[in-house]
Amino acid sequence: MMMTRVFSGIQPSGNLTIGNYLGAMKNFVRLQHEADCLFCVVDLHAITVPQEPEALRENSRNLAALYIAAGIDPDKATVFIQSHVTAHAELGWILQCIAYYGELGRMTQFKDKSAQKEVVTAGLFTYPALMAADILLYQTGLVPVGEDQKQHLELTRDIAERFNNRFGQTFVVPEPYIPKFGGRIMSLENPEKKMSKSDESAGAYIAMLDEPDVIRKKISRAVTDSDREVRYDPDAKPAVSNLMTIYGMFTDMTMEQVEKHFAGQGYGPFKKELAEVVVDGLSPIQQRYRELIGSSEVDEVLRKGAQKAREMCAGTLADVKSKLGFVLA
Ligand code: AQP
Repeated sequence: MMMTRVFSGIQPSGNLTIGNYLGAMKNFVRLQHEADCLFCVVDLHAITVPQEPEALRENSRNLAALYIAAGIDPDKATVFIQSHVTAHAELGWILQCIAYYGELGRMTQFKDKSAQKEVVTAGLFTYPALMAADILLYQTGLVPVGEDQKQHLELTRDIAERFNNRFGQTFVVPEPYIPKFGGRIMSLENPEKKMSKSDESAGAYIAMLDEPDVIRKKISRAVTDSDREVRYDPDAKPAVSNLMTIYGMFTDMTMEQVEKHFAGQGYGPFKKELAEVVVDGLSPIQQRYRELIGSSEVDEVLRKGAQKAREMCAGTLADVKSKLGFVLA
């Protein structure tokens, strides 16, 4: 039987947060053992909002190093940069012509990201069509993402079905793979808001590469709820429940176990221990990252990854072009 194909990407749009790690990357590492995985640095997506060129270049390479440092084995999974495989932009354009203006306008991420912005690029609006291309190019069966990407994935499925209905079977219709727990880590400053790497306030997130003392400070300043009970109740106690989720995910403990562990102790000791758990959880990743970033290993992985990805998607792109009626070159 053929192995399930898995595709996912992360934008090199800032410092990766523990939201990206717990919601997405941690699952990538697990899935590489059971599926044929591609993990992409989606730089074409990052430029939907302004990026400083040198920072984008650095963030892209750093993200590739983080993939590997977090446990992705480049001999098992294909790690590459999106702009190295031009088929993404090509199919992205084609799928913009399959997606409808109305359905793109319903995307909540577009509404959130465009709100209160002076300038909104056309790319930010059509982004989900490019994301559909990323996934459909590889006949992906499963897409591990955080909760916030669910709507984009539903659109990807609609686009695939529409194309298949109109032109004949072309794309596998992918399934989302969203963690039941931890799919939406919230900001440390506002538990109503998702933790985001492009948050203007660095206190809102813990970056995967934050120094131990920075992590300790951010957690000690994290907002909590009224009363002082460490109890899991996302509706009544969203801030503490978010911190407990982070604790549980780093320690593989259930919320019940976390509650028991901190019974009668209040927020102070909980936050102190949480900080140490996060510091200890990130420390081996940070160490491996520091070794990698100065070596040429990352560049070699990316070169090989792009080559492999190009080979994997060439057939699908040619099929699409032929079905659309393009004169084949
Ligand atoms: N807070 C989160 N909790 C759980 N999962 C999350 N993801 C992002 N934030 C959280 C998941 O991480 C993957 C990569 O996300 P992305 O870089 O493609 O963009 P994003 O979803 O827009 O993430 P950010 O951190 O909020 O980036 P910016 O600030 O640049 O927009 C996805 O699988 C996402 O679900």
